[in-house]
Amino acid sequence: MAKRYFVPPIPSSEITSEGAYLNRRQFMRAAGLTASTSLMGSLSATAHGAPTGGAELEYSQATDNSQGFYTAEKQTPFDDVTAYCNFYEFGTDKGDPERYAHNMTVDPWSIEVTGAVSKPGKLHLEDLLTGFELEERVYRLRCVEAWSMVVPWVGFSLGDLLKRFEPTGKARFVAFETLYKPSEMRGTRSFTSTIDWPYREGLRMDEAMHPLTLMAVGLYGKTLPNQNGAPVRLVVPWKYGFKSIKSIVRIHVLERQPQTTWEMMQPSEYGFYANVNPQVNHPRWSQATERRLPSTLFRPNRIPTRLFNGYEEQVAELYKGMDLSRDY
Ligand SMILES: Nc1nc2c(c(=O)[nH]1)N[C@H]1C(S)=C(S)[C@@H](COP(=O)(O)O)O[C@H]1N2
Ligand SMILES: [Mo]
Repeated sequence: MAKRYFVPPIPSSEITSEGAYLNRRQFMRAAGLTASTSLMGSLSATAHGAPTGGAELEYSQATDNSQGFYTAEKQTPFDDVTAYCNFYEFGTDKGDPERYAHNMTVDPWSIEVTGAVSKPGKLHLEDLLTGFELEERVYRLRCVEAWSMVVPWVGFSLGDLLKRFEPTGKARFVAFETLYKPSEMRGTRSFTSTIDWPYREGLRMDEAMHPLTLMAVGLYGKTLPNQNGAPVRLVVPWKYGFKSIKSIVRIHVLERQPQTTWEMMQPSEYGFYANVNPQVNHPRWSQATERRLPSTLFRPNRIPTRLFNGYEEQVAELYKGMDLSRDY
């Protein structure tokens, strides 16, 4: 049976007796999962092929809108967020990730943190789900292809993670890598793929430490569907979507700017910064407007694109003195 979602790793010895039931509740609370999530529930949802989401997460609600953590804009429905995806490891069609990402093993999982840090090490799936205060953040996501969504993510600030590994004085950039596992990722086996796998992304240290920069472990209150980057992905809401790298297995802190996937493919079209900017057009199309999903041929729902995707107040400071049309 294909495992689509993270199922809490509970020893079967704990699932039988009354005492074990309490243990399981305690485990789930510790794991940031609510007791209403039954292991059986997760399994049967998978067995019936109904992608209704993963395990319930326990989180608080971000309310501090001055930080940009919450937009009251209409949220893009779960079905659109999970069916219209970019995850080239599974194919380049918008529907490919939903069709094929269930083949990806997301449990067990670990992220290795290396480079310019005093305490290099690993984070395991349990650490990601239990070791941080989870918060719901409702962000806009703007793809470079000129469509956008509003997504209620659940996660924690990347800065909280990085601090634990104690970046050194040489830490100026952070590089990220996605899982590369050809046996489970049909898109990476494609002869037409021009991507040099694994998918790579990067941020400047101050961007990485900005409170808006999120490590998401869920959406719509539940663990991430595989097609959206389970079990953990980056979300950088003021940058084009390709910066928001999915299914991260490695974080490398370094002194020099790392190479990134889209930049390597087509440097004239995709830059390292990739800040959303309606005035800097893509060489092949305008970035002045976007289609807000759900969007149809008859109701395209086209809206103006905003500088830094509407997070100017929070992030403009990071780019003071930079020429945004040169450092795109
Ligand atoms: N590993 C990986 N991460 C990725 C991508 C990808 O192809 N592979 N696509 C990116 C692009 S272009 C976008 S717009 C967002 C889309 O996220 P979503 O499918 O969850 O909406 O993921 C980004 N992260
Ligand atoms: Mo994108």
